[in-house]
Amino acid sequence: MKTQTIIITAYAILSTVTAIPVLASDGHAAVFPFGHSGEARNVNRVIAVKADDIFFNPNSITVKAGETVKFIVTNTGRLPHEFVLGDKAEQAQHEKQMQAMQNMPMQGKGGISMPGMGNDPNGIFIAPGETKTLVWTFTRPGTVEYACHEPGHYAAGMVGRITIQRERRK
Ligand SMILES: [Cu+2]
Repeated sequence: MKTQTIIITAYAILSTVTAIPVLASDGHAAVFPFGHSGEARNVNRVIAVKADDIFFNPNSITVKAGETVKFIVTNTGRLPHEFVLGDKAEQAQHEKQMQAMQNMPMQGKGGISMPGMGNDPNGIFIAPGETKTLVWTFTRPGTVEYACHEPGHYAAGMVGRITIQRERRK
């Protein structure tokens, strides 16, 4: 069957480009330079973010190192969006993958939903009208971005900045 051949080819291409983000699908908490996926029982802050066409609101957030934040992301737009946490390197990597996927024949009209994306610890895909949550523990001071890599969105400025301040002394 023709469709099957296309899908197999697509997966073959994918497996060569998705070397890094798949690492957490075994259930282990993935640790990134900018923190790690958090657990619900440790949440000490809740931040609501709207993903719209084509921007985030708010587009800047300040947290403290050591905080576990529950992001509640609602897609209030008409286009599919993503909320991917990462430093510049991580964002560049994700952007590259999404561009590679864009050139594949299996891309649907509903946006690109990466196979295994649901297991991707630092990102969520949000369909229009949908609300999803992401719990993240920020481990050290610095700057992290949250970005959308649906085709053209990152380039259009669909990115926000998280400033992680030094942990307050007790
Ligand atoms: Cu977007």
